[in-house]
Amino acid sequence: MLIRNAPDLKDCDVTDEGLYLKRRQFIAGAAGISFAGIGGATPAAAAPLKFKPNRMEIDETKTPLADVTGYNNFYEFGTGKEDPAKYAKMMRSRPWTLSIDGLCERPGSVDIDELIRRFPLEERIYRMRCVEAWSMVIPWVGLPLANLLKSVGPKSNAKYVAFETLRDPRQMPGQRGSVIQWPYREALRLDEAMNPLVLLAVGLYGQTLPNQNGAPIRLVVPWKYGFKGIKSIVRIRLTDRRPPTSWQMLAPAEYGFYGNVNPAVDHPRWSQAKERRIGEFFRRKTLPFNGYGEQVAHLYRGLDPRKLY
Ligand SMILES: Nc1nc2c(c(=O)[nH]1)N[C@H]1C(S)=C(S)[C@@H](COP(=O)(O)O)O[C@H]1N2
Ligand SMILES: [Mo]
Repeated sequence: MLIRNAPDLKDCDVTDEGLYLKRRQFIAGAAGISFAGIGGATPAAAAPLKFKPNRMEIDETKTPLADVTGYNNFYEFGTGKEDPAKYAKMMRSRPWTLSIDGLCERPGSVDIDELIRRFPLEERIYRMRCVEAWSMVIPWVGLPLANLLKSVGPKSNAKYVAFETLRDPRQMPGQRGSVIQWPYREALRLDEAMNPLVLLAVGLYGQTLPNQNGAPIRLVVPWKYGFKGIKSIVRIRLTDRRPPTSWQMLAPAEYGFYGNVNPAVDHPRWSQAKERRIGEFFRRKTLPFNGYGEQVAHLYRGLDPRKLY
């Protein structure tokens, strides 16, 4: 793989002039929010991020920061929900290099802080739904994945985008076992990946992403089950073949490639009709595409909805 210097990925590759001006204005008005009052839940090193304020208000209470950072799935640090909060501090999330390669005009690699400086960040408050039937509402900070992909110039034969998590058993004790064939892998169809809802998150609640939530950079795809949201990404690859994905490799009868939230299609071992919103007592009805159908249903026209999980 050819590794080039960070300057290969240019913000000007992704913006026309008008957009650029608007972004300048957004940046000028953006404010980093400080959460000093909340206490131990954010790591000491977390710095406020500059971002464009949220444009998609949702009328639902945000999940408390302590739950967002204390109840996680991150098998690299154990299979228990409290393991990531305990052990993810073993991972060094700085310095960190993200590589992009495969079917694109400008493959390369970039330092994570350079990436954060180069691409305007936005806040998005998203409903998140785990395949295990719990859900949260999380204020993410990140860059639209489409902006990064456009900057490397996908070739016309690129059809899929594949993602890989760091593989380093010294930093990730869960990788000393083999629940999953490491590294954790995920993928999207290129047109799904280009949808403006998809974020590469680098923060939450206005702060740098905590390790247990996938620092320094993780995928957020709010209309899909949580397992699609791969954490601590080191490599993004454009390809013409559908890439293998971790949960499909592990249990193909239980997890599909698409992983679209669908209350009408049960997991073979449990119902997906309802969910437990973390922090609430009564269960809620799960919405098709997790409530984002208006923005994404068109991506799946002509496909059998039962095959979209
Ligand atoms: N590398 C990696 N990414 C991962 C996982 C994982 O085990 N390893 N778990 C996934 C699952 S099943 C869920 S529900 C979400 C949870 O994200 P959160 O802990 O930030 O809420 O991360 C996803 N990304
Ligand atoms: Mo999940």
